Amino acid sequence: MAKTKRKAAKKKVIKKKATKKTAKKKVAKKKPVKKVKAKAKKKAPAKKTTVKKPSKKAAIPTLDLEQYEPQVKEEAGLIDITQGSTQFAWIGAGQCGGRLVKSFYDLGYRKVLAVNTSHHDLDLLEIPKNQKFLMDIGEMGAGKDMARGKDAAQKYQQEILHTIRKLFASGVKHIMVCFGAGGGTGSGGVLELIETAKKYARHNGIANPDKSVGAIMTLPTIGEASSPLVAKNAYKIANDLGKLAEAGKLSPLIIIDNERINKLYPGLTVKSFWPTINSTVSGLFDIFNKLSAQSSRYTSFDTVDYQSIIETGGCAIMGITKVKQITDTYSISRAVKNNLEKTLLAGGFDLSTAKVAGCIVVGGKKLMANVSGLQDRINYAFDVLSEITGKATIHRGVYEDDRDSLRVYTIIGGLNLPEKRLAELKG
Ligand SMILES: Nc1nc2c(ncn2[C@@H]2O[C@H](COP(=O)(O)OP(=O)(O)OP(=O)(O)O)[C@@H](O)[C@H]2O)c(=O)[nH]1
Ligand SMILES: [Mg+2]
Repeated sequence: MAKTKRKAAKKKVIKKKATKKTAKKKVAKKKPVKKVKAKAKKKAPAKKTTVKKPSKKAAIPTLDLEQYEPQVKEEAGLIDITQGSTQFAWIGAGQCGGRLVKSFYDLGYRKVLAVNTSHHDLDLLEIPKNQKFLMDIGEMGAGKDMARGKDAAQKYQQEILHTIRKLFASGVKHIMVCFGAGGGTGSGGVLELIETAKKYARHNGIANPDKSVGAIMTLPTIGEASSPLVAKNAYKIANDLGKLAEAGKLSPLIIIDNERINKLYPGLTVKSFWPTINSTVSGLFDIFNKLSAQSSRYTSFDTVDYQSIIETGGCAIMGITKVKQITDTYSISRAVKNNLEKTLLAGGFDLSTAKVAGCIVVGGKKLMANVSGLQDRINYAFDVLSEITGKATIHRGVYEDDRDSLRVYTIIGGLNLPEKRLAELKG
């Protein structure tokens, strides 16, 4: 009896916590069921005493402690519906940033917040309303003026911090700030937002926020960068963030090269252009988080391996290639090279500056059991990556699944800025 009573009380606390205002409304709406009214009234005082912890001291030792638990759960804020090794939270600034975090949201990463100076952009974004934050500066956007973006993020810094504390709550291990270099809101506001994310991290007990806050930045296409203001903005913020990352104060910096994608996916429709790019970016990112959550009967690329890469500072790149001719001696090592050259991420990195890397080979069960010499080829591919990356520590992974193909995944961290690519922006 006492148990069921407690359970009922717990449920009520959860409901009440979820949305205080709506909970009140719901209680009010339930009133028409008159027969239950008397009972509900009886229970109500008990609920009040447990939530507010008032004077009823005698009830505290058991009841309050038990009911404290569900409240903690509730304070975990938004709950992801995806299971990776690392709990991420996402802040998207400007239109690009907002759309990038939406693509993570669509994958099940629910701890996202989009901030913008334009409510039009926010209105178009299909994520819950309470996960959009308007930095109202009285204009529709920052009009590619980085100073406006910076002022906006400074002005609303406290409110944004408050919002992410409430939304993200606890349990977050890594925060990524996403934006497009070239515009005003994202490029101007990103440094401030990184600081805000670090404050949140510190408050949340993350020991070293410098290692736990990273950024995803897109570079403008050549067409866009033919506008001197866009090119100047992009060059400036890419350098600022690059320096921060190289100094280990931002980890990792992931650079998406929209120009490369433009070339990799020719003929996309206007409608599918950004969504295709964004879902490819989020999908690629997600794979490493998921892989590192799984164990392998061969060689596991585990959580610690993954986190050592994303926490090492500098820039990070990722790539996937499906190996076409498995019987070819060099096919897997070629796939590794391909990952480094033909990714949608920016090129021009000096791979010898890498600090830590991961290389994971995933093959179908049948291939793993039947293809002779496959182990040698896999080992050779690991060696090739080791050579290319100089002194980088390589974390290996060999997994099997139910598909009938072989894929190679690489992630490399601690890289210096791709100076050559950035120089192109300078013109
Ligand atoms: N990958 C990707 N890049 C985008 C997307 N949208 C915009 N970009 C890039 O981001 C750059 C900056 O554009 P916005 O995000 O619109 O700029 P903003 O931060 O909103 O700044 P203002 O509009 O000036 O206030 C553009 O030049 C594009 O190269 C997107 O959905 N995905
Ligand atoms: Mg905009």
